[in-house]
Amino acid sequence: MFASARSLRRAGVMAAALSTTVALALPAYAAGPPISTSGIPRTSATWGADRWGTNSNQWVELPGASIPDNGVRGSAVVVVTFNAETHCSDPSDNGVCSVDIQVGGQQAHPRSDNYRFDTAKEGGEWETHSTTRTACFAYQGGRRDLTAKVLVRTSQGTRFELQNWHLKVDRYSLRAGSTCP
Ligand SMILES: [Ca+2]
Repeated sequence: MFASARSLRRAGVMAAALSTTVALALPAYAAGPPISTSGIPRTSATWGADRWGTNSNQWVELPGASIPDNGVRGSAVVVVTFNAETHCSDPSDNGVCSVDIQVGGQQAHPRSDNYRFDTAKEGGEWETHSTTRTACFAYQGGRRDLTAKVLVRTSQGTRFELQNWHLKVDRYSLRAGSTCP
């Protein structure tokens, strides 16, 4: 069965009207223009093989998962990649294990109140997960500390274990004409 050209046109008009309605109903999308960098990055990496765990509902530092970077001049775009084998377990099967990345004491982007890295759903098997975040710092005359850190947190009653994690930081300069969000 083929729809007539007229009914297709009508459907198109209705779809256009609907999409306009949906577009008006949604909040403004927050993403800005991409950040561009210049120069050769300073790449640093660190890792840990040992198993470590926490039940903390407050953000705590993953021991050793920190890359010091003191005395940074000018602008900086810091791209952080973190991956790990994780085990998120909760007797109620409903736990959430979260990872946040901070650079120079600030949250890297994207910023959210929902940083889930792993969940305890269906028994909590060991799994590999990763996240990549970007922190951007506009030009500044003095020196600053852009140390990168990995923070972890669990939901109530949840155990978060990590092993064989790897942290990599690439720091660039901000390209002329590019701006931080
Ligand atoms: Ca899981």
